[in-house]
Amino acid sequence: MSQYILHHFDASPFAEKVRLVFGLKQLAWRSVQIPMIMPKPDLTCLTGGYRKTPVLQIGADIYCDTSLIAQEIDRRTPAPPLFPSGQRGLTLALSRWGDKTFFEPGAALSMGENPQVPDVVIEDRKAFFNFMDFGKLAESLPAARMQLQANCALLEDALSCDSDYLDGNAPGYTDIQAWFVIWMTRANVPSAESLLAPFALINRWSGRMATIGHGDSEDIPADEALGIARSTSPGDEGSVMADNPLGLARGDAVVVSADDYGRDEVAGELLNLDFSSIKIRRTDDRVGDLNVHFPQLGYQVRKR
Ligand SMILES: N[C@@H](CCC(=O)N[C@@H](CS)C(=O)NCC(=O)O)C(=O)O
Repeated sequence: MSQYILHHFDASPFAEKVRLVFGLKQLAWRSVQIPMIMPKPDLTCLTGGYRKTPVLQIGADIYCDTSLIAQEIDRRTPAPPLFPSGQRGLTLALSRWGDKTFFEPGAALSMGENPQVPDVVIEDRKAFFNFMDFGKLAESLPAARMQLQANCALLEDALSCDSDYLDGNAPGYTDIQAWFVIWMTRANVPSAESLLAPFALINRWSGRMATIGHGDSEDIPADEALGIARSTSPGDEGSVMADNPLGLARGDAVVVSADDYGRDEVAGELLNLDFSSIKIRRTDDRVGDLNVHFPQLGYQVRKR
């Protein structure tokens, strides 16, 4: 039975990144469908308050944020590599471009141009997407179209070298990181085809990306995933960098939150702090002891 349990919903573009990582590595995984909007009690009892989609569970270890999730899967299942060009640092730096500069106009169009988005989702996202002014959404759509295409032009340029993928001759996380916005646009934005029409290389590359698939998934109910967490004891390995700028030590009571949108705080005891990740221990009434992991980039950790 696969160790990987992904908490996600099918329409989530960030979850699509992780589903593609499973596809690229041809992995088996277990899938728990979570609600698109709050409340999400079967998710937040694992995370301690982090509500974003997706979240990866491995036993009683809970991984938040796609960038950390992708790296953890690559660490546990190295072949085929997620960073085939060897440019791991560049790719992870670039993921900030995909998640923000490229994603935001796509998200605005997905919310503002798509008549199918239920009102409850719009209401939920008003409080969540702090980068969007929902009161002026309709007026902001032409600018969002321009920004989306300006980012597509960068991608088209990047694809103009002599290889099939951004990562070279095999797909990797650089490709996934750029492609998820194209996937989201095609899935949600009625004007997607005309917006993407000028970009022939993107359209050809999208055909290749679409063949990666999602690996082999099995649906399980949330209760089963929570039972797995409850019956697993999380390890307590880890260390906290000496002389870190935050003045933190192992065992400190801390809170962690994202630094962009959806800044819900997660409280716990610090187990590990290094340049790439933060790990805290928390205990939940329903599921017992858990380790919750966040990437260092894009998150803040402070003493409680
Ligand atoms: N930095 C996060 C962003 C994730 C994110 O914003 N996901 C969207 C869904 S695609 C979300 O959480 N929406 C609100 C929700 O699902 O409650 C990551 O890389 O995982």
